[in-house]
Amino acid sequence: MRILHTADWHLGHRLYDRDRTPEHRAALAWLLDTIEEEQIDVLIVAGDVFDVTNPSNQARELYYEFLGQLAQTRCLAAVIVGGNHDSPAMLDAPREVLRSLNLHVVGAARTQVQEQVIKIAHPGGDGPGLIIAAVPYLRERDIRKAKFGETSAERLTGLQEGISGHYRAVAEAAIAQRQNPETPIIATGHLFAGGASDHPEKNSYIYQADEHNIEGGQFPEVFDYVALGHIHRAQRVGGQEHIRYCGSLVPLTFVEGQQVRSVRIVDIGKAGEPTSSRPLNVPYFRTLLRLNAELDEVKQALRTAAVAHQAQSTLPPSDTSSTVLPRSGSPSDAPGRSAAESGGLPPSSTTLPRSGSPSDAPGRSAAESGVPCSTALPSISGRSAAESGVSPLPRRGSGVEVLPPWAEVRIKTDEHLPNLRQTLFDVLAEVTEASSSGPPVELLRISQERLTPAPASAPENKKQLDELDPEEVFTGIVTNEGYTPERATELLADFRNLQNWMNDSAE
Ligand SMILES: [Mn+2]
Repeated sequence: MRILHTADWHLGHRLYDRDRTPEHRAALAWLLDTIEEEQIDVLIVAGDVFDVTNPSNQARELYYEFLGQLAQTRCLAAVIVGGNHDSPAMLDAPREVLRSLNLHVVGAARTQVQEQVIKIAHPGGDGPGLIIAAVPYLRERDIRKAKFGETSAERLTGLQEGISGHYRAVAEAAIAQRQNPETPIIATGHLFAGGASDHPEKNSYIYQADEHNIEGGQFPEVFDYVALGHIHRAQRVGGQEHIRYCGSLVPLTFVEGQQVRSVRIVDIGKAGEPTSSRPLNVPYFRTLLRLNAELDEVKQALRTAAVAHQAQSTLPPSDTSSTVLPRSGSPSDAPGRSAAESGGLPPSSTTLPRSGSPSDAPGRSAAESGVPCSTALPSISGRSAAESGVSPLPRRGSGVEVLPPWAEVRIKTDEHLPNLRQTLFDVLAEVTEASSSGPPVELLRISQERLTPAPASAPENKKQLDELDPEEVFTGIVTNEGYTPERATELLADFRNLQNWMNDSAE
């Protein structure tokens, strides 16, 4: 059977308070096309369907529209589990209705762990089928009782034991319900597995509890594949091929925007046989430009991106079918890449983060090695909606326009640059075609930083308010108070607990 593993959609997400719905809409339409084209039997969404516990109506509509259309595809079933950003109550509310469509939702751990075991019959009934041990994000209240007066280290150990205990229990329940010993078992999870890593510049709001929840080796051996969410960079865990994060569906920060996003396609046969899986890159419907360089370089990068975007978006609609481009980008796909994608990215002299983490082992896919999107960007195919048969989520080629790039600009300079915003707008105005309806690149934020280290007498480079997250503010306060490192670590752990508690009780 063939499974598509995706996670971390974050529907309703905003970037510098800009709505991401158009990108999500395009990505979900692509996902439906992919399910048909790749002949997917089962879809797994490993948590963080929504970005916030009380998402906008637009985000909810998008979700239900997707599920409605999914039910009309060849896909036999879907398993959707809650993440730390999701409201379990909200996800679970329609679960009985969705179950009648073979869409299985587990928003939070159930009191009866057997209810997290989902059996999926083989297509045509002639095979072992599949069992999914659906484990959502586990909240403390789901797995243990807090004890009065325990230290944060004791609490963490208790949490880790609770999590691995839950996996053991759900594995036993799956085995107990398995009638055919050849039926493979897949587990899901939304947690931080030891050995996993993300880009060091990650925006830590994504991870409300950053402690290592479980080690790769602690997952019961009976699982033939473990489909994880929570970490947004695709990777395997602890060197084990069958324990994987598939990565987020769209980039959630400008840093994530420099790396290819992917879903994972998993082919599974009989229990105990090795599974084979491969990443499939998600096309970018909007380029996120992260320009951290001196003014002239930034101006040039903006000009290039603007020209490229206009060249792409002014193609007459009838031309789109002649520009069918490869859907899963790899450097070898270069001939099919569009102008905006090959030319619309900053020159390599601007800061394009490359992942230099120890997990950068050879043989890993482009998505996992963090290749900047300028060399591995997938493209938007021009297939017509008629071919896919399903509508009305706008399918590629049926009116999904390429969205104007968004830029996050940080100018390196030692001078004071007056009217910086206007200077950059003027650069864009120079190259904006009269026919275009809006700016060819949208500047979401503009800031400056020192080119050379500041002299001791100079005021330090201060971050602006919208660059900070609550944890950074708290860490700053703790540092200023001059606590010992041990005390500071404890305070930070307590702060995270408090944040989790607030998020949990906000439902
Ligand atoms: Mn997430």
